Amino acid sequence: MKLRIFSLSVIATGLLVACSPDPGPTNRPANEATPVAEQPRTPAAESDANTDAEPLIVYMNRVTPDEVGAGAGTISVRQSAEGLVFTPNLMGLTAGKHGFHIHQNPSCEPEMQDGKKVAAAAAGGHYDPTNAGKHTGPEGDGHKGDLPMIEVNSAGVQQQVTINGLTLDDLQNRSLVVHERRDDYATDPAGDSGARIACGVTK
Ligand SMILES: [Cu+2]
Repeated sequence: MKLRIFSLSVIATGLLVACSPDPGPTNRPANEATPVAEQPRTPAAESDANTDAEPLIVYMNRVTPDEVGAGAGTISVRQSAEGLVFTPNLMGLTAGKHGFHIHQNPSCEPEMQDGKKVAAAAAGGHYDPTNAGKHTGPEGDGHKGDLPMIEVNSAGVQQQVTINGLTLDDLQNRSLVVHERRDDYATDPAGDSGARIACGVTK
């Protein structure tokens, strides 16, 4: 009797031991396998999606006749069905509208013009691949680099601007320039928009 009870308890213990580790190992790998299998997939899927819609970030600098100065924020540019969307996030702009253009050269350095140094003059004129030779604004038939103005409210917030007919390829090795005043979209060469105050090279 004692032997039988003993052996039964051994069998019972053996069953318990046999049963309890079994669910453990089967559960644990299942639990571990799930996140391990899902984790690499999720970031990969996200980065694939981001690559498609990857915006171009243009780092802007304050520009003066003497130098390319401090960082002035960014303008991110992305392709959309409506065209190129520019999202400015710039610092230190006065409220109101500012002329905004793609300029020809990938430089924001000052240069001598008519015997005096001019801010961001090395950026050259407006991007004009068709040699239109006229400044008529974003709806016009002139420079392709004529962009809608950047409008800044009293809190310093800037609206997105969208332009049709341009792609990110048009921005390769150019510069983006913000001017001190509004652009009249008529006066050559830069719509009477005054000095270049912020500039960023696009790559
Ligand atoms: Cu300009």
